[in-house]
Amino acid sequence: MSQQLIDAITDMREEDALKITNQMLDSGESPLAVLEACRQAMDVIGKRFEAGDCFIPELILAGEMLNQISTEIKPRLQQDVTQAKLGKVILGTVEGDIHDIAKDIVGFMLDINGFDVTDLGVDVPPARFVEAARNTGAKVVGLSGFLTLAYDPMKATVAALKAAGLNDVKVMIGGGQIDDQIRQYTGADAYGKDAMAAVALARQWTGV
Ligand code: B12
Repeated sequence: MSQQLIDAITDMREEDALKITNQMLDSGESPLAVLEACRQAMDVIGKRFEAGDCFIPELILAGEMLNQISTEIKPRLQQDVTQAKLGKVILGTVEGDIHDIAKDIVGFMLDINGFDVTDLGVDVPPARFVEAARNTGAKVVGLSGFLTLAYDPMKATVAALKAAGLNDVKVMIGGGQIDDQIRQYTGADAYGKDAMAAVALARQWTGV
């Protein structure tokens, strides 16, 4: 059924996409499998956009579909998770970038896995990450970014945290095109490929 969901999203059949999502969830399919199908569909749409075969309205519609699907998935993910707060995490999409669907999924997964998440939103300048880390005492900062243009703000944020003396704060980065090479460029401590990786890193760094 995953392929049907991918096809519905990439064909921009909004209602079908939601219907198939619900069918998948009702038949016991893992919410994470639904998310993986969404990721694959977004890859297809992203490539079409790059090739000039689709345009901003399609990106917006795809974003809306993904938001709706996330809304369906969230309550199902909530079922088997802990409620106790394990540690604080600051999260945001870096300056110049407004992609927030993935960040929201990361924040949600951290939250339901027991972390106290401060979500700073999108287009967040380095100084706000510093301020939030200082004010909350969080030892983990998560930077999300989907644009090539996000690499430099990520690097600037890592540098700003260091310049502020917050050397014990660990920084993880993630987003569509981020990989370990970008991590090295930015000076971040780790790169996470998905929301579960974000949870694993936060756990590792907070010792829980
Ligand atoms: C939907 C979308 C949009 C929507 C965003 C809606 C929203 N509210 O987020 C809208 C229409 C607004 C949009 C706008 C633009 N977009 Co856009 N967009 C996309 C698209 C199709 C999907 C992104 C997405 O949400 N994926 C779904 C998520 C769930 O997928 P995921 O990556 O698997 O998510 C996981 C990981 O990323 C990871 N993760 C994410 N963050 C973090 C953080 C941490 C700490 C960790 C550990 C992990 C982690 O965990 C997530 C959950 O498991 C991508 C194509 C693509 N394939 O990425 C283009 C894409 C990112 N966009 C692109 C572009 C160019 C733009 C625009 C500049 C277009 C324009 N000319 O205006 C603007 C940018 C405006 C700005 N200043 O930011 C390009 C970027 C190219 C580049 N090299 O920079 C892409 C790659 C499309 C393409 N192939 O050309 N976009």
